[in-house]
Amino acid sequence: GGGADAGTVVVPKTRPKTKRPNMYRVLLLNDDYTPMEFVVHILERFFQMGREQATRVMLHVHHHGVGECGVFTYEVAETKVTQVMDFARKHQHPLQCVMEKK
Ligand code: TYC
Repeated sequence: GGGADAGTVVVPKTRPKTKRPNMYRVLLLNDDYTPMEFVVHILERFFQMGREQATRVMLHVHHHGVGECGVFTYEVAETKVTQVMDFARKHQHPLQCVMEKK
C-alpha cells in the first residue's frame, strides 16, 4: 500500500520502458509501362525476396493496383522508397513506390 501513514514505504509504479516503434508499409503502385521483369528485379534487389515471392507480389500489384513490399521502421521504409524511386528513374520507368503508416 502507498498510504502516507508513518512507516509505509512508497514504491513508485514503473512501466517497462520498451515501446513499439511506429511501423510503415512500403507499397508498389501499378502502371502500364514498367516491365514486369523490372518490378521482379526491384523486389529481389531491395526487399530480399526470392524469385517466386517477387513474382507473386508483382502480379498482385499488376492485378490489384497496389501491393505491399514489406513493413519497416520509418527510416528503413524511407530508404527503401528512395532506393526504388532512384533506380526506376535511372532506368526511365514510371514505377511509383510509397510508404504509409500502418
Ligand atoms: N502493369 C505492368 C505491365 O503490364 C507491370 C507492373 C507491375 C508495373 C507492378 C508496376 O508495380 C508494378 N508491364
